[in-house]
Amino acid sequence: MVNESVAAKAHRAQPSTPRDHSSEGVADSIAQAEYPDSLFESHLLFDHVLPPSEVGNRERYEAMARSVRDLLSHHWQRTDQTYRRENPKRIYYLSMEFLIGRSLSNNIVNLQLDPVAAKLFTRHQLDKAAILEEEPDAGLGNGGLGRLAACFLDSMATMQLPAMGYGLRYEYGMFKQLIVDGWQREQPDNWLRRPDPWEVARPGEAVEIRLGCSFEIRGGSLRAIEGIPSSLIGIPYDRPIVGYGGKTINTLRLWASATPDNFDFQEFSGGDFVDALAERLTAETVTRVLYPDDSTAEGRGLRFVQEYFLVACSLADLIRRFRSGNPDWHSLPDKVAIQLNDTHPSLAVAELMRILLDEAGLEWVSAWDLTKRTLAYTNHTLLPEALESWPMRWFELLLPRHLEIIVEIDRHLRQEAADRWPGDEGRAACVGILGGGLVRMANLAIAGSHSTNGVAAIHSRLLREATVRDLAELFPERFNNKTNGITPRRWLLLANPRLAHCITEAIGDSWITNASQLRGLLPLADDKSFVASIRSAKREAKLQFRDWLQATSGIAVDPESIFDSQVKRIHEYKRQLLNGLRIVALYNRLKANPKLDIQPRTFFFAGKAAPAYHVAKLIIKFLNNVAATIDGDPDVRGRLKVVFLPDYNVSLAERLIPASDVSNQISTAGYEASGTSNMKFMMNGALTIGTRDGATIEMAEAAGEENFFLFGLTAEQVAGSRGWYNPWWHYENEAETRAVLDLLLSGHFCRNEPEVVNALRNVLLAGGDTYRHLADLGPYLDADQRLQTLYSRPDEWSKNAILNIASSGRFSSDRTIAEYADEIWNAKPCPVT
Ligand code: 26W
Repeated sequence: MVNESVAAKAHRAQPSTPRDHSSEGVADSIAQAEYPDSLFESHLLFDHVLPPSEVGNRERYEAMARSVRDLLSHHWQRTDQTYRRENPKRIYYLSMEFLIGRSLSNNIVNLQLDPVAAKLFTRHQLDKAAILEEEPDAGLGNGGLGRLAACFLDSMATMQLPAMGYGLRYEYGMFKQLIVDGWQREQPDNWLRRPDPWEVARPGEAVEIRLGCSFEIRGGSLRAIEGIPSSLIGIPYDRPIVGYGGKTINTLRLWASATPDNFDFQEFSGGDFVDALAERLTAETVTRVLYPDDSTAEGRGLRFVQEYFLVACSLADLIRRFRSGNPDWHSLPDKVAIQLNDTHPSLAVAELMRILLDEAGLEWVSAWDLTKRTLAYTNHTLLPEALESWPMRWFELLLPRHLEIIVEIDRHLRQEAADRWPGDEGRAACVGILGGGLVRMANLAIAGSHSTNGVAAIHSRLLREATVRDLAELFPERFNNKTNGITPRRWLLLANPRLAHCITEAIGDSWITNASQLRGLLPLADDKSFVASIRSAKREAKLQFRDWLQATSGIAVDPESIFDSQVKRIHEYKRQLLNGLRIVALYNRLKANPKLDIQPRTFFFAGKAAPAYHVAKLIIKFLNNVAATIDGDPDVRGRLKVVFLPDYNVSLAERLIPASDVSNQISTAGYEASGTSNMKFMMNGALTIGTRDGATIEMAEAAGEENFFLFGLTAEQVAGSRGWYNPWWHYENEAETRAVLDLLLSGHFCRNEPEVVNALRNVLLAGGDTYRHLADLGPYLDADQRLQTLYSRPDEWSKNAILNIASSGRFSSDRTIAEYADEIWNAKPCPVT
């Protein structure tokens, strides 16, 4: 089994004699007690220089984090030394996003320092929860793609793979979401306002990036100043990535932009020193802010420069490292694997070609061969509006040499297509990289790499059969699937300590690094005492969430009610609106029949809308209105409750997911590439109500479809309905659907907001219901009924939850990473010695 091989090798490679110093993790090698204490006290005093009376929790957090960093520094450095000495094939994960969340609690868990930390908290009488709360989330990502990158780093370090992440050090991460009068408001996330104790700046390893012109930012957009080439400096900031057990500590290197000091003031601004100095700060804006749009690739110049900056800094850095141990350029693919997280870093194809042609002096054929064998590309979305393409004009101005190279790649590619399909001009045009004055980045990534993968079986198939069909026919051997996964360390061990404890009590703790062991829970699904322990773990998680919500927002929820959650970016295809329609249907049923015997339910929503995505923002408003209407209606109050939790982020997910009974994964089939929150819920014992889309299909397969609540159109049916689908048919022929729409369109939930009502009418009816809400509403309600029936039989519900947990092992990112390592990277573990 692919899964076992890298993991098993990693395991075997670990020296096993306890006295062998090299086998120790951080927890083994720190002295028993005093040393962490004195570290903490020193940091508290020396880093802040404050009298004890003025030390607050923020200072305590920083001192704690710095102490943990001190404790891991030795192993971190030793990891690097080992890689230098052993010169293994290294993996570089290039991503514009890393949605890391908090690090203190995660590092304590992965270093297995919990007992040491607990002593420290007690001895100094510290409020642990309050101190952990001081750490801002590192929110350097939009959603699934960025969180996947963070889970992958955790898995690679845990599996002792010689890997490194490369990204950007955005000064402002994902915006903070406020809900004001039901509407989303964005606020900047200035997460670096206070010093970040995890990062290590390495100005000594800065790199210089050359651009074909200068530029300035005017009115929010980038304006090129032709004729004056310029350069940017990339300064690396390193963050430790602690593998479970603390043996391997890899690095996430984030680049911050700066202007070179030898900047020519005379030439640039007519010689005025201060003006020129002010303008040079433009360079610093390159990594100022993360773009908060996760599904539209609008052509913005600054984003283009960000992408090139990431690629150029990272390649310069990794090539320098490669060169220091390997004199022969031809060994590049034997020593380096570069994974491109979506097309965002796909300029790497042209940049690596430039380096091999212009710096190494290789011939085209060998440069192209080395480039392809080094690079691999992951696609994360089929949405056409998310496929990136950049104007050729921008290349002309900023990256003229890269454009020359791309033109040449395009010519070769079209020639290959012409040889394969003689006379078929249409095909050549489809596979081409250039077209309509644009550079198509997905085509560039596929042509310039040896592997293209989707992130769930259905997604990989649709990618091959529809999205890039011609390229897949031209290079069939390059296409493969790697179903996503999540790290069980953060998402179970850390987020749900009670459930983790129950599991460990039952089957031991090997599941932490070998999640397939969760299968061992299967025979316990009928075991009375295990069932009881699982049930009480869920109850505890619900109580804890209830208390947290009450304390932070004043909102009261009933832990006896079903916690029914949908948390993810707000997007029409994810269909939060369909969930809203379901709630309105249940509301109607209760109004019509107040005696109706239903389980009380609390519906949780959380998620951000792209600031420019108007419809998504209206959906948030609508859900908040439904929440308010229900709260104000004595007929349903206490039986239904809707809560929109503001500012969804990693930390909120860690609280809500363990407390949830029901996971909603209800995208229009064929649209959600994989989904990863679906896996987090499953591993935490929630049952899934969902469509046959993304990885949910494989999850249901693993747990048995009878243990899932699947409903709705399949991807084939959605695609097949394109010519004739008519939402009015459902309105006219389905009484309950009609009642839901009538109530909604009457303005019942939006008394003074015709704008919201009109938008909903347009999305659901007049505009043709692109995402098939109405087709799936009836089947959703049927599935919901089955779910409620099961919930009324607690033993069966718990049994089902256990079967789900037991079947969730396949969705560990360790399994995913083992497949990448074996099938794409050909990389092996390199244990630290
Ligand atoms: C250019 C702007 C932009 C930024 C991000 C366009 C598209 C994206 C991503 C593709 C959005 C994203 O996060 N996609 C999600 O990736 C997850 C990890 O593979 C999948 O589980 C989700 O299904 C997919 O929507």
